[in-house]
Parts: sequence; C-alpha cells; structure tokens
Amino acid sequence: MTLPIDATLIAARNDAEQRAVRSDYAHLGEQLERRGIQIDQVREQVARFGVAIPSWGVGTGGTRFARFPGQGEPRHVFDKLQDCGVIQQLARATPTVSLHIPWDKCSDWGELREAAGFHGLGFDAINSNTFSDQPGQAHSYKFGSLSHTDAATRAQAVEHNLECIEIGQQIGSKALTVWVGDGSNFPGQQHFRRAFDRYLESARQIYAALPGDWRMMLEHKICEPAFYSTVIQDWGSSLMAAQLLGPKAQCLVDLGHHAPNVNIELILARLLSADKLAGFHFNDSKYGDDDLDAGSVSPYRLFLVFNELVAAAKEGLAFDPAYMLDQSHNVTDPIESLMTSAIQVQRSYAQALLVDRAALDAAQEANDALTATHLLKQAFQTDVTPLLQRVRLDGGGAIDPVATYRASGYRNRVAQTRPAAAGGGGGIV
Ligand code: AOS
Ligand code: ZN
Ligand code: ZN
Ligand code: ZN
Repeated sequence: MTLPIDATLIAARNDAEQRAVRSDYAHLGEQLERRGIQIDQVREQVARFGVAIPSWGVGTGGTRFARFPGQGEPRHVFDKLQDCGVIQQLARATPTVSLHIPWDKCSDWGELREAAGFHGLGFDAINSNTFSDQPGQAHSYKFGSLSHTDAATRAQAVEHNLECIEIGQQIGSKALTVWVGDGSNFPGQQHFRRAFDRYLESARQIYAALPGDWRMMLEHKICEPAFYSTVIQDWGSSLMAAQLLGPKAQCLVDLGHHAPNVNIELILARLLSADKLAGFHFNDSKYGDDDLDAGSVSPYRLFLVFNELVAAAKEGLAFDPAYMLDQSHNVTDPIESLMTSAIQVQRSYAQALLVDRAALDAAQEANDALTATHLLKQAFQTDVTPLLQRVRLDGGGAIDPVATYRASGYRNRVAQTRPAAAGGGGGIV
C-alpha cells in the first residue's frame, strides 16, 4: 500500500516552486524582524497547529432542496479516511479525523485505527447523532431526543451516546460532541423549562459514563431543524448545562450557530473566563448555519477568534480547545475545500501570533482605540503565505496543495472504483 498521492509528484512540483518560496519567506522574515518578531518561532508554532476533518465533510453536502453528488464520492468510512489522508498528505494541517456515529459505523474498529495510522491520522472527538432516525430504530426523534417528553425515547438517545463513548474508546478519541436538534417549531409547543430539565437529566447519565480523561462537548445552535426554539440555543444555555454537569462538560462553539452579526470572539472570551471553552466547529456564514468554507466570507472574524485564543494563551490561561472544520460542500470538490479551509484556519492562527501584544495592552490601558484596532489590522493584513508554504514544504506536504491535487488525478482515479452516488432530494445540513 502506498500513500494516495504519488510522493514524486509532490516533490517535482515543490522543486519547481521552492526557490521562490524560500526567497519570499526570507523577505517576510526581514519585515517581521523590523517588528521584533522572529519568523522561525512563529513557523514552529504554526507547524504544531492542527484542525480535525469531519468525516462527513469529504462527501458532498446538500440542502433541503437537493444534493448534487460529485464524482467518486466515498462509499464508507475507509474511503472517507483515505480522502482525509489526501488532505493531510498535501496540506499538513489536519492530523485528526472526527467520526460521526452511526454514519461511520464499521465492523472492525481495530482495522480502522490501522488504516488511520497508515495515513498518519488520529481520531478527534466522536459525534453522536440523535437528530435523525436510523432504520429499525424503536423510537423516533421527530419531537426530540435527550429532552423528549417520552422516557423511552430519552433512554434510547442516552444509550446511543454511551455506545459512541465505547466506540470512541476503541479508536482513541478523548471527547464526545453532543449536538441535539431538540426544540420546537411553534410557540406553546414545548415547555421550555421542563424540556431543559429533561435534557439535563439525560446528559447527566451520559456524563456519568465518561472515562476519566474524556470531555463532553455541548454544541449549542440557535435554530434548525427546530425553528422557534431550541433546547440548547446559545452559549448561555450551554454554559448553564456544562456548569451543572461538572468539570468534564464544556461548551463547543460552531461559528455558524448564532444570529447574524453576533460577536463570537466575545462569547469565547466569556467561556474562557468560565473555564468552559471546549473548542470550535469552523465554517463561515452569511445568513445562518450556512456551513460555507472557513474564512471564505469573513476572514477577519476568524482572525479575531484566534486573536482572543492567542492572547489568552499568552496570558497563561490553561485551556485546550478542540478544533474541527464543520462545513458542507455543495459546489466544490470537498477535498479541495477542506485543504483550503484548514490552511485558512492555520493562516488566521499565524496572523494572530503576529499581534504586538505589549503595544495592544498599552493602547487598551490608554484608551487609544485607533492604535489598538490598527495593531490588529497590522497583523491581519500581513501576508503570511510564504510562512504557511514553508510549513507544508518542511512537513513533506505540497507548496500548492490544490494544484498538486488536481495534477494527481486522484478524483478521477477513485471514481473508477467508487460508483456514482445518487443525487436528488434533501441532503445533510
Ligand atoms: C449541526 O448543525 C451541527 O453543526 C453538528 O455539529 C452536526 O453534528 C454536524 O454538522 C453534522 O451534521
Ligand atoms: Zn457543528
Ligand atoms: Zn451546524
Ligand atoms: Zn449545519
């Protein structure tokens, strides 16, 4: 077995470009040095950064209207893992994969772990699914899962989460992400407080089954599929639940799960103050949970998220956020989108490392708003492309991952063995 992309192709394309990259890197290094920044130190930090790939992200997404499948879509979790292997081989920023149960169920977890090891991948948080019904399931989640009015339905949802923990233990995950679609579509449909209490009662049973070194990550979402109210609708409800559950429960922030224009960097600052920040699902949005590619619409917002994280780390806060991409690819090849998005997230982190923290502290103390905001812009407007290219080059990846991927013909190759998937009606959102 060989890695999915031919190493000689990567090397040949890198050879053609590396002189230019090294020269651009040296020039950027000079510019940063004038600002008192050592480029090699930033590069080392960036090289250690990783964001998880969601297993479902390598398939074409869809909307409630239609799904337009691409060529050579993964048939099962092993195909998904191979596509994740391509992403990691070329872009070197995604060392882990996050599985979704039951979508990724397989008969031999040891074999899956081996396959992941072959691609140099590990497993990040495991995601449960009580927002859709599975064939043969005894109780429907149409009216909720962990917060359902019916005790047997709640018990089934709890049981599913316990199974996810067991699977996660077999593949080396250390966290369970719980997002529920529970809520209501009409005023009066649901008793808000009772539904929250039922959610808590169920969540407590899951929490009690967590291994000692695991976290439970609660993902809030303002709406969809419930469009009037959701049980864990925002970081307030999420924080309450996490505090009531205990120290292993934390709040996960999906960037698309808020009302438009909500200040997400402020939310994460509050969660950091409460020691409850679990991590992120990165994506971008214009209107709602659009699941567009990270930083494709508002790269500055993504930078501001990392600015808070870098500041908190520098100030000595102990926290360990889980980073994952959570996107739906409707019009692009998912592999290309995921590589581009991972690099965009990595870029935001690199830019945040360039903020002159001492000068920013001083500007804040002096209430010098213009200087403070200028310092952020100075970092954000620095083109760190050569630094990111060097990180990939040093790590054995491709200087230009998308061009190398296209040149490799991978998609056409896998399309020979992976049958065309059916399109049509609503997809996964
Ligand atoms: C749903 O909107 C959430 O973002 C969840 O993270 C969900 O499990 C994931 O998007 C897969 O559908
Ligand atoms: Zn999410
Ligand atoms: Zn979402
Ligand atoms: Zn979504």
